[in-house]
Amino acid sequence: MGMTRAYQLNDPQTDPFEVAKAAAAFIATETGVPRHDVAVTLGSGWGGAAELMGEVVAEIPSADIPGFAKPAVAGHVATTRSIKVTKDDGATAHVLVLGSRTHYYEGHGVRPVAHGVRTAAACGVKAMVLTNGCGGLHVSWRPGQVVLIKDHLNLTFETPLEGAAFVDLTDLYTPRLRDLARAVDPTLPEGVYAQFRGPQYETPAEVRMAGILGADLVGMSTTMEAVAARQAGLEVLGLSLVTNLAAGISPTALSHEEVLEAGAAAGPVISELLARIVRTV
Ligand code: 8IG
Repeated sequence: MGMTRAYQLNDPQTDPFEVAKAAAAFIATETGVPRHDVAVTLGSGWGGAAELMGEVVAEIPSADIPGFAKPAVAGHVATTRSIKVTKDDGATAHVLVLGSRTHYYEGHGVRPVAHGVRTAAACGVKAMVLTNGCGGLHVSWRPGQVVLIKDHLNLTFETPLEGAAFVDLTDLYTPRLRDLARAVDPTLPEGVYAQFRGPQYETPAEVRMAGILGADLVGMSTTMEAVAARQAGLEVLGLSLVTNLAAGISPTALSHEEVLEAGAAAGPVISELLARIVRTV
């Protein structure tokens, strides 16, 4: 079923924004929440954050939502949740938590990659929080370190934009949201996130290249979602969990199990951090 919908989303006759509208209508009906304020995409290691933010109002299998494919990666949560959050200023916010994402490396093209963000925008969201697990280029960033994304290198050279959509990406990762995150945790470092296509991890030479180009982090997601979010007029906050030192930075080889372990170990701390940040957004 997920494949069928990914295919429909990819049909040249299909307008991806219409599918996003249909997805938003489905979410509004299923959750009973007509509009959401903030959306969060949970990447590797970030899975435990939703419950800490507030009351889970509704939980939907993501594959039931129009245009959403089944998650392909172990360690990702396959549900979409509506969370009622009492913010630090006492206001109530409805947070849409996307428990998984479609990665470009899954081979379904760019539309499924952007669909979560576009659905969030169609749900009324004004701020998009994109989290991920990634490799770090600095030995001082141990596994478990959270880094605020300040800019990115899209080394896939793909785009979620179609046609002559000349979207400005200056301050793509909204300074206002980065300031809010640093107010919650002043020790959060900032870095440039480089997206490789994957699914293989980088070679040490590719990691050195990324470093020369200005990258601090390497991963396989986030950049195209951020671009789609900007096109939709959303503020973007990018939070990376360094789950491993990038290839060649660490003397040992990378394993997906290690990545999951680092995520699990850091989980409670970063979940609390994410919940605190969302209460300020
Ligand atoms: I978690 O070292 C995780 N995701 N490209 N490189 C890339 N993606 C990643 C890495 C990494 N770790």
